[in-house]
Amino acid sequence: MSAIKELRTKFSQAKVKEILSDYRLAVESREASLIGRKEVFMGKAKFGIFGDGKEVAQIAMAKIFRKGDFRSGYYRDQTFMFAIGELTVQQYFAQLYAHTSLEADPASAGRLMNGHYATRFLDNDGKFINLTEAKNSSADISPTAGQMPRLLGLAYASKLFRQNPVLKEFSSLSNNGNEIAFGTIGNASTSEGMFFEAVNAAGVLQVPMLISIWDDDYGISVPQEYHTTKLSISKALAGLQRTESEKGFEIITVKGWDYIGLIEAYQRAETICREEHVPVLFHVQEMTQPQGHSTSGSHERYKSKERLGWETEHDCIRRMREWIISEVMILGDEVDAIEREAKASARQAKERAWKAFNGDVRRDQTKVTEILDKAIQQSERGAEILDIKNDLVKAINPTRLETMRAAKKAIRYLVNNNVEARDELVEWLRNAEVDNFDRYSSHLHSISEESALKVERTDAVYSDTSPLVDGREVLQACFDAALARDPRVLAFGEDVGKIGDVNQGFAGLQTKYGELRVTDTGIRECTIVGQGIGVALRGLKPIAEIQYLDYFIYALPTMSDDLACLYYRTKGGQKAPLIVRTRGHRLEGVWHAGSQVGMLLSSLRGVYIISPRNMTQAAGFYNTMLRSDDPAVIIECLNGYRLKEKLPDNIGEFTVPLGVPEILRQGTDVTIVTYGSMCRIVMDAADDLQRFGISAEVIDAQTLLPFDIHHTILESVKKTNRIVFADEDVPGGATSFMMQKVLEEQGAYNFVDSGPVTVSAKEHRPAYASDGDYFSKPNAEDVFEKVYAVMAEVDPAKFPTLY
Ligand SMILES: Cc1ncc(C[n+]2csc(CCOP(=O)(O)OP(=O)(O)O)c2C)c(N)n1
Ligand SMILES: [Mg+2]
Repeated sequence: MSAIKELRTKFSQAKVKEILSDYRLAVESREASLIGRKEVFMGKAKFGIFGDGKEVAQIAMAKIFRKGDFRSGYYRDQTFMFAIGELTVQQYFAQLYAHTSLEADPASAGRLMNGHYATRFLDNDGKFINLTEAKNSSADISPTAGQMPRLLGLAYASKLFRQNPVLKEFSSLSNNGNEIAFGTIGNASTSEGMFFEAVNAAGVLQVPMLISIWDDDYGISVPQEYHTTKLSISKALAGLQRTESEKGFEIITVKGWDYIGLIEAYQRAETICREEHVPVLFHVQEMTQPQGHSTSGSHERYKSKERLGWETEHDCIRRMREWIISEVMILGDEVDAIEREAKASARQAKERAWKAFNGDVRRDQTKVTEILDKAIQQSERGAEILDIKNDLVKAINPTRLETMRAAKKAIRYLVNNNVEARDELVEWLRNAEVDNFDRYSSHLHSISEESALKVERTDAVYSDTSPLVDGREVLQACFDAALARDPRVLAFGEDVGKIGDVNQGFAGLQTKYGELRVTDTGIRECTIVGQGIGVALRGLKPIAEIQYLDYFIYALPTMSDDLACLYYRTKGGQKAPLIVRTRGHRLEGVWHAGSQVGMLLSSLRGVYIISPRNMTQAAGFYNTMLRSDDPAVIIECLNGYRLKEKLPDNIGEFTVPLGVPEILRQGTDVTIVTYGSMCRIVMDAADDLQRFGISAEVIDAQTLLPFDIHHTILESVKKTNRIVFADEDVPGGATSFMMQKVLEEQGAYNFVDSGPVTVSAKEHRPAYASDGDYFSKPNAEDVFEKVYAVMAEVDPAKFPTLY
């Protein structure tokens, strides 16, 4: 800069340097978006969604994002991630290409679509790194507003770390709760219920949550008037604004192209949020989307000429350039040079990413091509294999699937050829299977030393003095011991605090451990789970309660989209060992008797699903899960809290292993597999069956995920040669799951002499009261008759038709 220019600018030299560096980053990020789109159109990547138009605001936000802070955002945040130094442009492109290497794409190892960001919270052993020394981004998901429930929990953890003295020792998890949880969301996505639920809860809880709304007036093609009351989310939510006398939010509005205005506003927001723990709604208006929503279509189809012209005018980079020239007094030539350099840098990063990705994929292609060349020479089916090879090598941008397809097609022609090439191809296929499992299917559950499957088994111990108590007292003693043992344990949910939950499992524990450890929440299942996810992501051990399994459906999206796939989608980079406690099965009411286990099984792979038959088993499972780093749902039996059980002497210590069924009754004629409240009903039926000469072996599966990992049921079927699956789900629900596991996976098909049978509830929801329950849910008579019918088919003389 010339001396004269320097004199004329009102900014210090250091500030000018910072401004130009910010501008350079904005331009580089924009260039990455532009190149990214081209890469998709050239067929080098499948789909692209970019952060163009949002650059300047994100650079401003990054200035207040400190070590220890957390982000929970969405697909427009590339510039922010670049600015905090947690994403390189090369990594950005690696994700666009789906490069399945953690080094290339540390967020997801190619598992997530582009624009889905994450940092690694865990080391290679699956243990938390020092989160206070890192800039942390929780892992993005695609469902719009799905980041909001988790955001609440990330912010809530700061409150806990600041206010709860027992957590002070965890200095690598938090610096006295000074961390802000930054959320980002698009304007249109603020219409989602999850947004409103999380915003309300943050206002109630007063947590350091700073939500930036990137407002470009559109949600894909749909303009604001279809989305938002008063055409403005900050106007619509104005009632949340705190006042002198009432707590609430601080609401700030600013324009997306106003570099200095954004920086100042974010600084103001930071102080309020970080120091006072007041949530902030930061509405960034007048944003643009120069390339349109994504590579799926062009915005010229739905934006008017005027709007497109306005967007060009208000492009934040264009505005910043003009401002730099007129206010910072930098010559246009100098700005041009910065732009050239930034663009070249983005291009080079793209080249490096492509080379690394392509090289990785080509390695396999080259190897298989070599083997096929040999096979062409060695096999009498050389002509067919030559065709396969030619198809393989002609791919311009090869993918792994083409190589795999070629190998699998070729092996068919080599089936009777005892040639070297066949051996090589078989070996390649075996190795590729292992490698591709690691690339695409690993890390569904924890593989760390704290995996729930590795928790040591400790049996319950009883003595002559072990008291007989109500089931709920067994749980209460278990939770008491857990809260005493581990300061990271906390429980929250509707009615969990003051009264200690509707069935009193936590009775008295709020008084004993304080409101921050046993806590009431609003009625908001989705964000109760999100609160649990965020808190668990930050190293605590939450038990989040959903009052009834029937209301779990409100939390299911967050459970499925966020929790269940968290460890998988980061390939072991993040974990949330959340225990969701709920209660279900029989109670005699339409929304108080649900047993939708099939629904959970289909949507929650990645979460262990535990359905204990009584409260002692439940306590053992809580003890197991609280010692592990896997998430789980534990479904207690609604009708079991008042039934008497013996309280184990080691209530806080004994553990029940996952995936290990228990044989409740030995038998020789038929195996009945069940779980949860149905155990007692099936046992009653088994007593009745015995009276009529039928010996039933009754097995409690105990956990549905994992299911019978040692094949106990198979061993039973080998003995009885007959199998019945019984539960309270709909026909074709969890009984079908169990049947597939046992007959197909365990191979019990080879040992059955009768057709497999399922006993389940009716297809409708259970009708009210005892009669409604009897005629909706399977009862002991149903079980008796179904089993009897199996035996009648085997020996009609001994078991004549009943009626
Ligand atoms: C739950 C859900 N519904 C629909 C979609 C499809 N979808 C993806 S982005 C989008 C528009 C989002 O608009 P906005 O929140 O304003 O963010 P922008 O893309 O404009 O930044 C839609 C409808 C989705 N991803 N998730
Ligand atoms: Mg939008």
